[in-house]
Amino acid sequence: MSAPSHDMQSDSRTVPSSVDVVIVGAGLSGMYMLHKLREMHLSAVVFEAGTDVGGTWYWNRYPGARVDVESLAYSYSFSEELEQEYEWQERYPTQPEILRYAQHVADRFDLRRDIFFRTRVTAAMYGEDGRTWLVRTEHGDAVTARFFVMATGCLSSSKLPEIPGLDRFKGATYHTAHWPHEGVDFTGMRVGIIGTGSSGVQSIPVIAAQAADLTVFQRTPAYSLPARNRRLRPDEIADMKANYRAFRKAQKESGFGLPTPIATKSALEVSEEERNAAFEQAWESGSLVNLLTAYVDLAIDQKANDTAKRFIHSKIHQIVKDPQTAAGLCPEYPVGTKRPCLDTDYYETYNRENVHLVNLRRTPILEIAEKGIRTSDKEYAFDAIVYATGFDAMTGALTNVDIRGRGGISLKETWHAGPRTYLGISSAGFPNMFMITGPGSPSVLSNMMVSIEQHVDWVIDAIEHLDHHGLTTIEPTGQAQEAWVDHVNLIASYTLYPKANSWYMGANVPGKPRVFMPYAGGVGEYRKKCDEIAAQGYEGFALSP
Ligand code: N01
Repeated sequence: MSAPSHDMQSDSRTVPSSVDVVIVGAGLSGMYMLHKLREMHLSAVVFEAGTDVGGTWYWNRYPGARVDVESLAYSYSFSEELEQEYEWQERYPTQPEILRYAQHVADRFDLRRDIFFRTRVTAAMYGEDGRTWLVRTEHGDAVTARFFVMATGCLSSSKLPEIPGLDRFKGATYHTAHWPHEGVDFTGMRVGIIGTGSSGVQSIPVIAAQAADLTVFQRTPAYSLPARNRRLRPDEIADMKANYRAFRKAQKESGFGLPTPIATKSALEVSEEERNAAFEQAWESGSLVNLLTAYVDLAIDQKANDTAKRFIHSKIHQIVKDPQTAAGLCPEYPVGTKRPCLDTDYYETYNRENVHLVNLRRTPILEIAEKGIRTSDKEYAFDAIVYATGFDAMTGALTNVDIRGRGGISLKETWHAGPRTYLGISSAGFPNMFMITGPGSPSVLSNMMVSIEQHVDWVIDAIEHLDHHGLTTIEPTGQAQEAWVDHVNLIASYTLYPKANSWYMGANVPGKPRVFMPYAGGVGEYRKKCDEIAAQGYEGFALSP
């Protein structure tokens, strides 16, 4: 596998032996956490495996990578100066543009001086006597801290497919989440790509335009909408900047962290004509949320959802000229139950003569061979293979670190039947450890920026509360945690989400328990709940002196 081209020497600065807070990860959540802790005059270090800030946007450099939330909404709200001075270029910014934003924030708030790059955290252990965490890194550093924050992201533990022969292929291989920093030139190459989630859907059109030949190996098709990306107009930037406070408030109170009109009707109570007009409007708008929230029951009623499914199927058949290829691209699971995608010319790409779709449901991959990929039907020869095969989502980055709580209990073992958290922020048995956008919170079902800021602010308030009241530890009670896990499951059971084999359910990782991991009750409701719990003296948490 071609690795990112940064050197892996350790940071030459000395790591402090003791701080108030250790943060793991210098992505958008770790950066904000550090900034807020500094405002409280607490000492903190951040350990980051990469060579720079940016997290997701540092690692995922595949061609065509963009965010599918609009730039003006996918940005920090904590600093009005930052909001006003930053100039976003595109409606849906590219990975380089978002990385530049993260780097700008790091410079502007002088964050890098407390971040140790090229440093992976390997273990963290809670010591009951001293009530501190001992955090260890791959370079042998050992730091004690009162608080331990995993700001490791929901989609950061990448995954190769479980296919025999991965090492056998003699050509170049790439994973979308570990793309070489200098980029890849596929000109003249025969390329195979496995995976048609968001990363595949975004990279396929760009690779197809460059490569001599591209073969897409698809196990499950994605629902994708055209992004209708464009450069931002000065007037819309000015308008947003003039109204940012009201917009941020609306974001916080919304379902997905993005203000949308509240639907009042069922998809089944309107005529087909009216419904298709509404779907058409959403399709034209280039916004996933507009489609998903067009009717009140799309996420909860199969028949209502089928109407959106039929609409998208008809779009695919209109765009893709070969009827068999079009049929192969039409998903059967309910719309929105696997993460839908936003694309630029995705379906159109299948009209190119140099692009071929292989349906793995019909002809599964048997092995990766020396020269390419062998399915049950034939062997395909390639110069390069791209794995767009996703992540051990939501829990992978947390359980990859050997985290030990009270009595040495392991987080990984404690979660063997699925993650157990209170509010997706903390877990019983792991005092003073916080997860930013952990399982059991809206996280991946929301505009991550909104959820990141909410969690960091909540954690900061909790630490302030402890310090103000002379308390040392905060930890959820087992009872509150079980009630929260039940609540998360109950909300999910009202929806169609559990009907798909998605990474939300852990279904993409063999042996991973099938549990719906994010909280589906909406960002606004969730925030209210978190605020109420804090206002009631951190109800459901044990606080000790
Ligand atoms: O990963 P995925 P991703 N044989 O898990 C297939 C966010 N994101 O990196 O569905 C054959 O979605 C797998 O097939 P199946 C976003 O939240 C956002 O694309 O398991 N195929 C699937 O098609 C997104 O959801 C943005 O049957 C195999 C694909 O690989 C999340 O990241 C951009 C296989 C994996 O898709 C993850 O997206 C990019 C096998 N053995 C990512 N194993 C934007 O903001 C896996 N697959 C736009």
